[in-house]
Amino acid sequence: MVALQGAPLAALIVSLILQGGSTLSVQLPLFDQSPLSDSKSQPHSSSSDKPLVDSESFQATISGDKLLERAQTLFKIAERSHHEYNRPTRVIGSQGHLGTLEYVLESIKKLGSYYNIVQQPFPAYSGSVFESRLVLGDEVAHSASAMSLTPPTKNKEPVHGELVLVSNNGCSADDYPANVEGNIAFIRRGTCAFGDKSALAGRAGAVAAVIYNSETGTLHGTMGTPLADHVATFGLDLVEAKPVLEKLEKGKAVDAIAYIDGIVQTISTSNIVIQTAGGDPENCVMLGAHSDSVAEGPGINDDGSGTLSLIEVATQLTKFRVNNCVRFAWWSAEEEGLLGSDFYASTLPAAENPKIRLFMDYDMLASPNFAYQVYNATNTDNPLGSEELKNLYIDWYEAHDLNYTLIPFDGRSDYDGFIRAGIPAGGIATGAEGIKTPEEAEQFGGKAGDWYDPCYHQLCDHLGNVNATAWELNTKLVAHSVATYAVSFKGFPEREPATVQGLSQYAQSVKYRGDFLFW
Ligand code: DPN
Ligand code: ZN
Repeated sequence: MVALQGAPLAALIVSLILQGGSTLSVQLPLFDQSPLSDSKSQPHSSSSDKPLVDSESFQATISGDKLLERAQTLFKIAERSHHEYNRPTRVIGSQGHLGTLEYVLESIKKLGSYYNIVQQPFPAYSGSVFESRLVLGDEVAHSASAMSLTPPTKNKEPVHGELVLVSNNGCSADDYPANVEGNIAFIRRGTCAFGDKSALAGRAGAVAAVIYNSETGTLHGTMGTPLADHVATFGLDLVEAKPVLEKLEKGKAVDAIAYIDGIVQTISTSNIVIQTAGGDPENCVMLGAHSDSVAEGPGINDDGSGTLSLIEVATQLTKFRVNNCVRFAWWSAEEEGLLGSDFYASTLPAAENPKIRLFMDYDMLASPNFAYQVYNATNTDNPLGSEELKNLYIDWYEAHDLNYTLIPFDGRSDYDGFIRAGIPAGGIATGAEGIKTPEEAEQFGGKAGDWYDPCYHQLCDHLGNVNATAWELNTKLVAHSVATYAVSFKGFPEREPATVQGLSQYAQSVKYRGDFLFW
């Protein structure tokens, strides 16, 4: 992994080029946003003769038909993965995802010099578990689930050992008794990430680790960034853990067999970031969507909708002039645990971070059984300005006589890295695997008792899986958010350095990395 933090510009350019092993090339150093030198061939060479963007006229340029047309193109792109995956998908590493990146780039290149385009390569991880089993005593543990990004057991064969109860929550090396060596660590969920526990168990010589839930429900989590010390790790629900715990606490021995066959691959992929050539580069409004889907399907709603909304908004913006710079991002590897946005935000040089006045996340804007959802960001728990952004969305829905609901701001999408970097953030969504309540069915129509997106992370997230009304309307709201801050940050708080306390409070409250629990 390249450490971009504080790297001199020349080193940055070299490191990005060295990493650009994909089919896509790096065009500009990431933080040098000077215009492309070759401006002769660029149709939109000057912005000065254009009208300043205003929300109403900008919103009027957004058409649902154009979005649906783009969705057809995106679905065809997803079908390029067929020979390798037997289905359309835009998962990282697939032809469908490479095609998506190409499509974003080509669409933006057509807009000439209005934007500077940057690709940011980074290493992403993708895991597959082919088979797994956990036997506790002489019972198969049916709730056991191999963690995402877990390494396999040794030689991809079953390993055998005694379960060894780890003290406290297993977040410190001292919690691991000496007899963990050669055995299977039994660890309670809580306090630190699953990946930290697995690494500590590995360092103590465990051949596998079982993390049992501290609340009801199955425990399917992710290990996060793979580490050499990680050992094969399972999550286990509390009901199955209880009888085992009782025995171990009484000092009785419990044998176990752990087996995981799987692989973790490193895939080189990239974020695409574009920025208006015009507008104050010291004060940027930033927005993002994720370019990848899960392997199970083509991801037309998740997050084809946000990806295409951003392309369309970026396209229509070229009709206008902006006072503040506008930066769009298409994140890669969101589905593997927010990897692209996290890489970008965590490697922002110190001088670049304050230039991003806020980040707006647009993930799933067209769910078939939609609700108009606004992330419940606040200035008490999140960087100052997050609440003003939330209110911008609320005011817009209210002005259009539409209902909205507030949803947890809990790390399930790409805003997470920005909040951790102290940057105000927020966004809107229309719902994933959550169940629509009867009240929501009254507010938004649709079917109570069903998921907001019944095809979430499935093969059927195809062309039929978007609600055109919700999509068009939300894309107008995306346009409104861009227009508002592209004109002025008046009334929007200045960036404040993040307090250590505020950041650790957020980190403690957030248990998700995208779709996965990670602690
Ligand atoms: N992050 C979404 C996904 O890519 O799976 C799911 C999601 C989006 C959940 C927005 C909550 C809010
Ligand atoms: Zn998803």
